[in-house]
This record gives sequence, C-alpha cells and structure tokens, in this order.
Amino acid sequence: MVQSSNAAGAKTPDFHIDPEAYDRMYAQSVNDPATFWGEHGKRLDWIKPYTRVKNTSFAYDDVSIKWFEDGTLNVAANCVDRHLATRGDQTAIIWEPDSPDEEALHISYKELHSQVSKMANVLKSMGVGKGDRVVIYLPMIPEAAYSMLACARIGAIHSIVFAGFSPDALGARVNGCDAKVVITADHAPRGGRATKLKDNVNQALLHDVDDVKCLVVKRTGGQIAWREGLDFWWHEEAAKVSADCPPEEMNAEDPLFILYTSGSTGQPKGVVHTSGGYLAYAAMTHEYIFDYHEGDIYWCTADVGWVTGHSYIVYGPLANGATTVMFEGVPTYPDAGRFWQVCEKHKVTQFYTAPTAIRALMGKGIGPVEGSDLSSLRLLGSVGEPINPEAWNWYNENVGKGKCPIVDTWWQTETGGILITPLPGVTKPKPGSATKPFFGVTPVILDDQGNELSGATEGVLCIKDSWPGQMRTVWGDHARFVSTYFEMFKGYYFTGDGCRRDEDGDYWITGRVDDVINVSGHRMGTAEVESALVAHATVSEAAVVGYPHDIKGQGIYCYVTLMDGVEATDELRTELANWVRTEIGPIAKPDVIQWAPGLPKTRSGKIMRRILRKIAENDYDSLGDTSTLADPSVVEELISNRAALA
Ligand code: 6R9
Repeated sequence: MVQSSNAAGAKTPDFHIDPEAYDRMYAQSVNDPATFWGEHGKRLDWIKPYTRVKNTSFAYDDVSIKWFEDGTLNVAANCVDRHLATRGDQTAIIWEPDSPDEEALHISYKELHSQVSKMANVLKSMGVGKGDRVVIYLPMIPEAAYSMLACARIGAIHSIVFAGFSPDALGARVNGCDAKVVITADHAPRGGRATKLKDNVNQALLHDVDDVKCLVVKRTGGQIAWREGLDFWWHEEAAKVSADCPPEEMNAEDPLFILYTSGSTGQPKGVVHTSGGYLAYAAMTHEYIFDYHEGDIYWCTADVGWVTGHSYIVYGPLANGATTVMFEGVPTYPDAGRFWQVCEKHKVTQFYTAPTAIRALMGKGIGPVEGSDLSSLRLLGSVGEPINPEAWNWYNENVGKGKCPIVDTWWQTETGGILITPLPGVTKPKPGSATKPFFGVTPVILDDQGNELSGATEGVLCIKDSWPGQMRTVWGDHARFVSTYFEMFKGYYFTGDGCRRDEDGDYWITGRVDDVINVSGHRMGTAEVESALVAHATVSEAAVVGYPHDIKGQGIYCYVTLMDGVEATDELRTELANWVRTEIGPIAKPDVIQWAPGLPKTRSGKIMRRILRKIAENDYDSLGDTSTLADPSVVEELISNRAALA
C-alpha cells in the first residue's frame, strides 16, 4: 500500500488501490464486466437485489443500455437514510454562503433526512408523483440538495436549470420536459450581486405555460412578484407537513434526472440518467478517484446546475456518507483568496475545481494563496476542459505544495461520472493528461473512417462498451440519442472529443471535434449562439466559432452579417452582445463580434467554419483550400476586417 501524507506531515490514510490492484481490477472490469459490477453494485442498498447486471448494446440498429435491470432501490434512501444509524450526527453538507460575513451552516445527516422528507411531502401536496418532472432553478443553497433528494425520494424526475440561465432558456427547459413544479428562490446572491430568480421564473412561465406551480425558497427576502394560487413559500409549506415520508421503491432503470446540455445543433438535449447504475458509478468513482476516506471534508466548487454538481457534490459524496461542501459564491469575491480561505476555514481535504478558475486565480499572483493555511489538503482535482501544464504546475506548487496528487478528470454530462483520470496511489502525474481509464471504461481512438488505431496515435475518442453511469436516452427523443452518439462510428459511443494516446498508453484530450465550444468549462453549442443572434431584427446571418482565450480557455467569436441598410456601429455591437446575454445567459455573451459582409460558403451553401476559426485565431497562413468556396473573395474581406478589429 502506498502512503500519502499531507503538508503538515500528518499520517494520512492509505490510498484505496496501488498499481498492481489497478491492473488486476481493470482487467477484470473489462473482461468480465458482469462479475465486476455485480460485486461493486453491492455498495448500494437494494430493496430487491438485482440478478441481471449488464444488458447493453451499442449496435446501431439496437442501442439499448440497462444495468441492474431487475433490482429496485431508492436513491435518496441510499444517500441519506442508510447513514442515519452510523452517522446521523455527522455533517452531511457544509454550506458556505456567498458572503464570508454570513454564517456557514453544518447540516447533519439527521437534519438532511428531515428536510428532504419534508420537501418530499410538500412536493406531494403540490400534486407531484412518481415519474413527474420537477425543474430546479436555485442558487447553491442547501435547498438545492434537498430538492434533488426529495424528487428522488418520491420517484419524481428532476431537471436542474443553472441559475445563470435566462428566462427563455428556463422556459424552454420547463416545457421540454413538461414540468409540474418549478423550485426556485426569491433572489440568488453571487459575487456580492443578486439575480432575481423568481422574476425570471415569472417571465419564463408567462412566455410558455402559465399553470406551472412554483415552490419558492426565501433566500434574501428581496421583493418578488407573487402569483396567487400558483406560488408557495417553502418555509410556510414545510411547517404544514410531517418529516416522515417513506421512500418510493424504484426500478434501477427508472429515470433519476434530466439535464440539458449543448450539442452541435441549436436545441439542447435532455440527457437522461437512471437510478441504480448512475448512483453506483458516481459513488465508486468518488471514493477511488478522490481517495475519499471517513472523516474527510470534500469540496467540489462546481454548481449543481452542471453535471459535476450532480455527481460530485450531491449524489456520489452523499451515497458514500461523506461531508460535502456547497459553496454559493465565486472564487474572486470578496477577494481572490476566497477559495483558500474556505479551505482553511473548513479544513478541506479534497479540492476539485476547473482550470478556468485556476487560470483566473493564477493571474492574481501567489499572495492570496499564501494568506491561508492549506495544510489540510490531501488531493486536488480538475475538470471541465484540458488543463494547460502552466496552470497544472501552478496548482501543484502553490495549492498542493507539491504534495497532493492531482486528478485531471475527463468526463461528460452524458457519461454520468468520470471515465478517464489519474488514480491517487497509482498514476504517475503527467501535467495536461487525463492519463488512464477508470474501471470498466474502454476508450478507443478511431480515424475518420472509424478504424481503431493502436499504439501512440491521435484521432477521435470513442468508448467501446457501456459502463453503469452512461446516459440512457435523450428525453422524449431516443432517435436523437442514437443519431448523436452511435451513428457516426457504428458500434461505439462517440464522445465528440479529439484525443491523443502517447507511448505509455496515456490519454490526452485535445478538445471538441464538433461545433461545441468550451467557455470557462461550460459547454456551448455554437448553433445556440447563432440562433440567438439571428433572432435579432438587425441580423441576417451569423456564424460563431471558438478562439483561444487566456482565462476562459475558449472565447466566443461571432461573425455577423447585418440586414441590408442596417448600419454597423459599435453601439449595435454592444447591443447584440447584450442581446445574446439576455437570450441565453451571461456565460454565452460574445467576446468578439466581427461584421461580415459575407460568410465563406461552399457552393452547396455550407459555412466553412474551419476558415472562420483560423481567421479568429489570427492564423492566415494555414487557411487551407479556399478554392471550393462559392466566393473566395469574402475571405480577403474578413481578414482585412479582422485586422481592423485587433
Ligand atoms: C464534466 C463536464 C464535457 C466536455 C468534454 C470535454 C471537456 C471535461 C475534461 C475535458 C479535457 C478534462 N472536458 N473534462 N477536456 N480534460 N479533464 O465537464 O461535462 O459539461 O458535459 O462537458 O468537456 O470536451 O466532452 P460537460
């Protein structure tokens, strides 16, 4: 067994596995997945134990994914009730508010049980039952976790919408899954400012369906508009119900949640995850990858609006009986030392964040890091985009003091949990590489024709066989699930990412190969931004690409063709940027808008994004073949406009 130690030199627990155990367990997990997962599925409490472990097919004409299909369980009971006997008084959630002047909360498993049960009873009283959908549109407050687990308790399916999304984006998601209830808060404080969440809900519902009930958490007491008969205060309803709500018996393959994510077309997809396989996978990856042990204080800085918050703030850690930190704020408020102050305050042992946050903090120098005692930290994690070696080294030296393993975890909303990652105690660190597959994961690199490449190579990343945390379908559109992930490369799950494998068999993710960009670790379909732009009365056509951005990883670069007679002014540029911000949300606000009298198109009318990417990158020498363009002269014009912008 390999020993780890923290910076204070205190003896810390053994890692769960060593290199020999990894090789042995990995081999079994891919050669005999039914036996491997049959064993590891037992980490959950089942009401009726499963007898069939794996029933999956990636065959194009018959894509079907089922794990533990004859077992029954309740996810909330696994995350809460089963811990009561052994750790009822242990803290389940440490809540750290936006402002350090407000007091942090320590919520025990007992308290969590009571709150979740009450929330479940309130939802029932509002007419929500098994299989119904509930949209959660909340800031990072404990009620977000209560809501998720309350849905799970009664068998309702939650769909969380990130609180930074606009009323329109919210409305589309409420309607997309035909939600019965929206859970929200009056206002959402973040970075010292407050978003009027309830007002956003009012606008969203007015646009679309106006009979959706709303359960409102009082976060700030700020002013809101009330819809009599449809809106209910959480604290008032909670006082009326009992704290006893028996968990519903659910099949392993019953949906647990829907989470919308961007793809290469304009419409976000409702990714569906189910109960048994998802939870077993989230819990197991959380324990092994983050070297989780009894007594640890684990902190993932994500938001529950993204998949990372689902799997690694709520479901994985709570299934393991962990203490998980929920942070309402941002890394730079009230100052750039906030992350490190919170680590010191709560004696955080594992810290999991995104490269974009590390790069932003790197820019503030080491002063803010040195201001806090980080000796409790034992392991660091990264997720959301490739981490550049410079940021990796800064993280390692200044935050981990050269003593904490760093896990660069590659995964997706679709995968439910981490698929490729270093393992503490096993993997030799390699800045910038996600290194090796987790148990049961079979990555392959294919060429454009779908041939498997061997040895050191580069191509598109696909996965050969199913793992328990895999998404099962697109909500309401199974055909779209099949065509998005299984059509291009028959027999494989297509990730949409490019990837290199080195001589040691380590994987290096090179970024998306489709029209998805990664802005500050958030996925965005360029088509979504384009449709927002063309929805403006002055815009006739738009093409959006990503370009390298020092802090965000990728920035949003928009080429806009205006309607005839509209004048291209700086005021209009600002107006369009703000328009996109309001249509989709602040994370989608364009960084650059370049006027484009024409766009480079093939004779069949397809926009050549390859060329637009090169121009955005200021890389004119490798534009490639432009002779197939309908009008090659537009390229010259775009280049000279680009120069004028810079
Ligand atoms: C968990 C999450 C998924 C996309 C994925 C890839 C990129 C995530 C990464 C990474 C390189 C890592 N990505 N983690 N790229 N190294 N460690 O982020 O899910 O929002 O669905 O994004 O993010 O491009 O395909 P999601």
